[in-house]
Amino acid sequence: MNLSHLSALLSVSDKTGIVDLAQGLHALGIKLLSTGGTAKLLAEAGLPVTEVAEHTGFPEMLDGRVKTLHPKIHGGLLARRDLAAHRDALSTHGIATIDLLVVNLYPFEATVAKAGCTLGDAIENIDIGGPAMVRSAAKNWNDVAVLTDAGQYAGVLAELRAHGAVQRATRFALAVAAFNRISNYDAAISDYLSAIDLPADDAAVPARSAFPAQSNGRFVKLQDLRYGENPHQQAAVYRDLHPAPGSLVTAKQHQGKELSYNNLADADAAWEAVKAFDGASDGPACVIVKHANPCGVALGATAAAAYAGAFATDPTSAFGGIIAFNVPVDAAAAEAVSKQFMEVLIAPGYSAEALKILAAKANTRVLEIPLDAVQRDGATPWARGQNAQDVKRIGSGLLIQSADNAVIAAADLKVVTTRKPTPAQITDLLFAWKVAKFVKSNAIVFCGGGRTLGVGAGQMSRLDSVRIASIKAQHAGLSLQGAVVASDAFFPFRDGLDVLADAGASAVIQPGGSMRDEEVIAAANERGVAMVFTGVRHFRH
Ligand code: 93A
Repeated sequence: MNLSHLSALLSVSDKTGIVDLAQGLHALGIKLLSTGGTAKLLAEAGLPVTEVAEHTGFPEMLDGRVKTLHPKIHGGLLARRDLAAHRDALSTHGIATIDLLVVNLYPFEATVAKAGCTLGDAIENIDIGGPAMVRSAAKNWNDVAVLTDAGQYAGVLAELRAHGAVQRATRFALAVAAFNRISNYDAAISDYLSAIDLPADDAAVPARSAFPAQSNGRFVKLQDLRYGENPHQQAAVYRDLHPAPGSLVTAKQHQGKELSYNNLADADAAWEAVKAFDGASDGPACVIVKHANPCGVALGATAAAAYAGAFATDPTSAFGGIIAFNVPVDAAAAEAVSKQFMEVLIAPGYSAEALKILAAKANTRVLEIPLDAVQRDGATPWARGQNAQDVKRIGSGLLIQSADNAVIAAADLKVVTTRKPTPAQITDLLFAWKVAKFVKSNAIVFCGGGRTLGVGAGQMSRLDSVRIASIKAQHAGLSLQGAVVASDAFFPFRDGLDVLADAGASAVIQPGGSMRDEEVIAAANERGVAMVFTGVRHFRH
């Protein structure tokens, strides 16, 4: 095949695969045009290549800031081959058409992700000429094929070899990919610049992970879903442009049916809750979620033991639930969870044996979300794998808030009763508090021995949540005698405290801050219950 009527412009920062591509194009007779660094590499590989500077008659200037910003380049990319007027203009001005554009941009994202990056480094890595050419070529997709990713090289070469041209559908798909790329590139620049304080000249911009704060509302569509919360609703799932490490949208699915809308919502609830426990310091934790609420949470010496504790809280609700672990699933844990019907299983890893055991439950969606990249002491919530924002849609509007990333330690607790909680109670109170954060308000969580004993969720009255939690514990055959309790918000009256004490509670953790705190504290003292205030509320609606 001789395609000597075609020409290609190659201008890439990441030179991976470019020599192979150029060799393939050259073998088809396609003329090669290229910018300085790329041209040098191709020439070294023995390929005949014309430098853009030679082609335009203008040298690259201003340290390369102006290389390809020239009518001979943009005219060659933008001219419509089907219009006589365009063809005439090209010949009047001596402009040759360019049929293939291969560009990848200055590495802005990688540059600002590096520690010690100065504002100057970031600015120099804002590519101007590259995106301009990509836009020109993508706009003129009917006549020009634009390649912006090395992953596209082989397919385009194969089409040229087979058909002597890049197919129409491929050119369109390449143009869409090109616009996506420059749109994301611009978002990265705007995100970065919006998130920094203007540093002194040449000072490193404070160390930060690539894109922690926000991504300008930019989302990447992962897939359409079969339906929404109900079968008559349409749905799709998107991820942030720069998802936090260890977030649900980064999951790899090992097996099972396609994830549904409700699966994803519940899986996120389970995963966010189990991630609140650090596998290294807290040990294995298991969370079972049903309808967005944890119906059982437990720590254990092993993953299987943690699961046993979580399951025992509410075996009825656990049926068809979502199970999440903060440590890899081994064979014992896989055996244990396989005894129940579960929709989704999530963990940071699986042993080969565990995967084999789970394979027998072909419908169960098994998700793996690595936690290696999550920094425990990261500079930003994003680096710690925490969501920066929490967004809720209201009719024709949005509610946006910073995510509830508040964490309470023993030192933050204020004991308000004459009775002090024992060290063991403090440990359980902090555990209960962590769980309560992930339970829909009004949340009441009875715990003991590192596990939940009764969960009251999503009630309009706190009193009803207390009643429901104790009824559920009763149904599961669990005693609440001596249990600790977390309440996600304060008790407005003493009645809630009385019902807790009636149920057997010995210690309570709650934010405090009610007008009637004194009345509630007096009730606790009267009933011999130890109570601590966190000063922090965990509403979750
Ligand atoms: O500095 S630029 O914004 N000005 C330009 O005119 C220009 N033309 C291409 N950057 C420009 N490029 C970029 O140069 C390309 O997007 C590519 O990333 C890089 C390739 O340069 P070289 O071939 O010299 O390595």
